[in-house]
Amino acid sequence: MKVPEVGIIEESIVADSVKPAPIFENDATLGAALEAAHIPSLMMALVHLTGDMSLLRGDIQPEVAFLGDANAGITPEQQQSVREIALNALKKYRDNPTLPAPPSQADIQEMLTFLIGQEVSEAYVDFLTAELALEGEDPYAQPEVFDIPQERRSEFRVVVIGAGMSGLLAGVRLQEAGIPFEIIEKNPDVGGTWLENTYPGCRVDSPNHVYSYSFHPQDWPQHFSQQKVLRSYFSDFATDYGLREHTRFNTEVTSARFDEGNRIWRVELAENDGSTETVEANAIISAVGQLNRPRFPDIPGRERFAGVSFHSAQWQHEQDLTGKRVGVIGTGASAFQFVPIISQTCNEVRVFQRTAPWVIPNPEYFQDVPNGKHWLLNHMPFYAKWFRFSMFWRTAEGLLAAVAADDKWQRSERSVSEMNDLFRGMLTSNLEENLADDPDLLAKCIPDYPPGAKRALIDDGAWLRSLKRNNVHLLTDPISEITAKGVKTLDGTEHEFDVLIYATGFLASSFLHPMKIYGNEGVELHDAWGDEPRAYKGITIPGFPNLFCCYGPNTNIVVNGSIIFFSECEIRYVLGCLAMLMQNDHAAMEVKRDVHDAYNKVIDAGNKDMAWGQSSVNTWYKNQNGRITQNWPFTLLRFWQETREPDAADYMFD
Ligand code: N01
Repeated sequence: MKVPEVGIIEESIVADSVKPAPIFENDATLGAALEAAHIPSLMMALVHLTGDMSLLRGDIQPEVAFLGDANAGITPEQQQSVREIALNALKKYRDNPTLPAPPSQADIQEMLTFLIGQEVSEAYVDFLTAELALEGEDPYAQPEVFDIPQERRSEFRVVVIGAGMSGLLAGVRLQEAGIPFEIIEKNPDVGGTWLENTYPGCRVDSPNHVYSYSFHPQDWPQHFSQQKVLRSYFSDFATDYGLREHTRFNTEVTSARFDEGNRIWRVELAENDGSTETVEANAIISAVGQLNRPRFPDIPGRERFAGVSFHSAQWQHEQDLTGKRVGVIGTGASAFQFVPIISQTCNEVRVFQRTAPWVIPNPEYFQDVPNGKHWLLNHMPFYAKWFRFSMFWRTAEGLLAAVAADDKWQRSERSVSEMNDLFRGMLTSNLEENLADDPDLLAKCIPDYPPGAKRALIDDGAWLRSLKRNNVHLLTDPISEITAKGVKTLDGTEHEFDVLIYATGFLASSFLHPMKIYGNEGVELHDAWGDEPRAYKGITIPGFPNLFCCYGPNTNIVVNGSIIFFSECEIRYVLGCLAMLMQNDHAAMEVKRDVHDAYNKVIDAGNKDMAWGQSSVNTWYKNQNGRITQNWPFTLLRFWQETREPDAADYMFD
């Protein structure tokens, strides 16, 4: 890996990582590896290896399926015949490690259509061609920036707030661009959410081969890795790319004020030791995440509880829960992961559920990546790229239609389209199969809103099995108050606990909270927003020049996908903005109000047409008025297109 110092510009720091390497394994090892292949991805990689498209034009055709069988209905016999072809191709490649000419655009369109089982637009071909990096190019680099004289770049200074997934990415790209930057991090280490959330069972619930930087693939031990593995990934990433030297730890940004006269941001820092400092920056990139500050519920009496209590994102590991009576408030993604673990040793766990989550079954959720698949991902040219894309499709893009509302459908809290209804049927059948022996529990676990209206949770049955344990009780009576002994429900019952765990989520709607950000005329960002946080493409905000957000308003995804994908798009766009500023010798840029407003109208209309915009169910996606402030309503492709490069016409320059 090439890691240039600031000021030494190379075209891209990631191009090397995509070049196929020779292979040396014997036939038996290759044959064993192929046993673990994801057959549709293997067939795609075979086209690259052989240049032969005929394999895709025969009897073996994957079925369209958004869930279920990963091998898309390809029979065991057909799978075996693909493996045999692949073994021969790999042997030939081993003896002569050269690849035929890459597939043409038309070939890629055919491959894509084959893989996902439906016609796709040419736009997907552009997207996928870039992702495949056929010529070793870097799809998220911003080439414009390299044309600017280094002197000019060296004068520019960026403050990045946060050293989590997005902040580290910003650091890499700024470093690559030769733009001086400093990352300010409140914690003593990098990793953000993967540093802070340490509750038992914490793991990623998007497939890891998508939940990773496009240019920094990892040999993930599991399909959905655990928190420690993810923490190491980001920690090693920071070290490998030399980002720690650029990061000021144990330091919080408390406020930032834009000096309109000098067109500079003054950023106030508070260190852990109480000292404060002001630093200046030409631009700020906020990479503070949406799910960062724990949210405690407004339930009366919280301060009265005499036992131990804590939030799931601030787990108190020194508290041994063995043999304890534990109350858990909330049944979101966090509770979903730790209840199955703690219930194995607690005396009793009572889980307070306000809204049942939809559960998406996935048998790979806790599984290790088999050795053979490790080999294929690491060694077979283009296998990892297509595997990543197939995950991207199966868990995000391909699922979107199942959560979109249809005007012609009788929409209700049951479903918003025929496909959504079908989706509901599949998810309900899974619940019924798992809870057939406990009708009372089943009734509590079937959500009364359409799938997609809230974030569905991935499981291989662990959550449902834990709810069936004798020492676990799922309670649906509303909570009326918290008492010294525990939790009182509306029916008058007082549930007594030794430990009370708040799995009640985060202050998601309070973007950039608790920082104070003062833009033009000293207007504070949260005052400007009120209860309606909005941004242009989730990134720029009128009245706040040279302030760029990652994971800002309306950039959250409901069906799985990967938030890293969004960050890569956002940072590419931000680098494009910085390039525009420097190219034209401007000091500041600010999105035009009308452009921002028109964009947000489209976003609002888009969200209204999705399950989460249709349903009245309570979610952290909405503000008090029911406006969806968090979610991106369209395809991931569209976000990729919209953020490919900024349009100067959208901005005012100074
Ligand atoms: O929080 P949540 P989370 N009385 O907001 C309930 C990401 N994440 O930490 O649904 C009673 O989802 C609330 O009830 P309701 C992921 O994006 C990712 O679990 O609002 N209950 C809900 O059940 C996720 O979406 C991963 O009716 C109250 C729960 O508390 C996001 O973080 C892992 C209540 C909060 O659920 C947040 O997940 C974990 C009250 N007053 C999290 N107030 C991975 O990928 C709230 N609740 C690994």
